[in-house]
Amino acid sequence: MKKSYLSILITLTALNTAFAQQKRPNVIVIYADDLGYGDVSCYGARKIKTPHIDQLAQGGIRFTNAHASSATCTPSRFSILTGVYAWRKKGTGIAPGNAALLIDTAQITLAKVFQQAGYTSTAIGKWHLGLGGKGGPDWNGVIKPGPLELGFDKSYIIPATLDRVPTVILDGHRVENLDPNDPITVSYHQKTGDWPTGKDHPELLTMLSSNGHDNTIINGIGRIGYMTGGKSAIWDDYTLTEKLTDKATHFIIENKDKPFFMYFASPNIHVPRTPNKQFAGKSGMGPRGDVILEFDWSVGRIMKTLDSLGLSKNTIVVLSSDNGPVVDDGYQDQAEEMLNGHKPAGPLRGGKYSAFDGGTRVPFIVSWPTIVKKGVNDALISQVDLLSSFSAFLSQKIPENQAYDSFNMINQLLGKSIVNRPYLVEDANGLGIIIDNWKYIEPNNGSPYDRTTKTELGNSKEPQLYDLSADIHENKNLAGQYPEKVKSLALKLQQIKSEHGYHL
Ligand code: NG6
Ligand code: CA
Repeated sequence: MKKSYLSILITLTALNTAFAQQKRPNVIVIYADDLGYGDVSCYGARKIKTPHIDQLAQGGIRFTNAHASSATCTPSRFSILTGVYAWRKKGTGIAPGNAALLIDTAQITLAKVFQQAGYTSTAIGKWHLGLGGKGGPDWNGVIKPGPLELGFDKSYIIPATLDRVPTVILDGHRVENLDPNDPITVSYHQKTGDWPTGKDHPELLTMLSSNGHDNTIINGIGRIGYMTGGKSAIWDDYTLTEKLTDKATHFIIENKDKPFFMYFASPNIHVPRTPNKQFAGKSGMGPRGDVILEFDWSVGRIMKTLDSLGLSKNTIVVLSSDNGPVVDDGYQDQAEEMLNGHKPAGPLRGGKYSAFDGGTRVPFIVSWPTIVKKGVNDALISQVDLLSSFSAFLSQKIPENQAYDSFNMINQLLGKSIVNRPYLVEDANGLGIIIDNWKYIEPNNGSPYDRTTKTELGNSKEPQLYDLSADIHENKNLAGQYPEKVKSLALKLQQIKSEHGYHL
């Protein structure tokens, strides 16, 4: 039978689409928790070796001036997924484990960009963006909205942090391995049920708290928040990374023939630091160093999986961290005693929680073997830019008036440009703005130093101005010397704030 012109056209179009689909690279975002600028050897760490991360950097681009959007987790994650600065939205600070979903499901997200472009997407690991509608999640029922309503086809997540209840894994809409006869109860206000707390029963703890973390004891570790029930669903802290990494490798294997997007949010290296026995004691730096090794191993497993399937050349891997490092974040785990001269923030001042660069400037590596030109890129970029950059890369449209803080930096990400972002906003207690080498931190009432985490927070009632090109450690406040500079940066920050609103 003679084929009609139309049917030939349809066949050709289908072939074309198949070709385009096949050509499209997979994208994996590996997002560490609290990994500092100086915590990996390719960023200068000498006391610890991270060979897999280094290998990624050697075959790709290592950014030296890339930033998380905030100096803590929830707001950084909000921004990387929505392309909007979290400080514009009320209630996007560090979320309790039973918070309602913080992202509006009508919103474009990084995952939706990939989904719309025909990718299969998954979120694996730490979520910490709330779950469920207004009343928060129903742990014993269908937990939604969550990642599946935000553009992820699959999800396998821990709801909040390692140190927050409930300490269970969610597979899609439900708690994995939950026994309906042993329902979960969670409260962040008062004790629920009769499970012992760290406060009342410190003798039951295998890891002592140095600050807080004295609510319900799970697996010998005091957590933030109270819970009971769900015994069969509770994760094992020491094998959790392995479990999540397995899930990630399975996802890659299952989707090897079609383009996929994986948001792999490792719970490492956040507290409580509970390395697998394979890594315990191996770094010589205590559990904090050991979980850096564990994170590196996890990266290696993902890379090896790609290699074994012949996918490495057609996969873009972006590796970064949600905020800067902290040494003592509330448990007595010898992190400080065993630092042995290691500098988690490298040359930067401050760390997690801080308005100094240690709070947000983080490792950021992009690898796409044979396509990106290997090397170091000093361009000023932000994680908030991933959404617009990948939208442009995949020719996807961003709806009007959404993801407005995200800039298209795809040329920088692929090593074709070293041009700085026009400006970059840093969010800690107050806001800071960087334009080229100048950084301004707006005056705020926060305390300059946090005694519990021993962090220089960078807060001051006076305006601060630093020349990052000459003073990367932000030692010398030049505000008095350059009042005009202060004025122009403060004005720009004010404009950015008022353009789409702010809520600090
Ligand atoms: C703090 C916790 C800290 C950590 C942080 C969130 C205490 C004393 N400190 O309130 O341990 O959980 O919140 O970290 O409870 S983040 O990386 O998820 O932002
Ligand atoms: Ca974090």
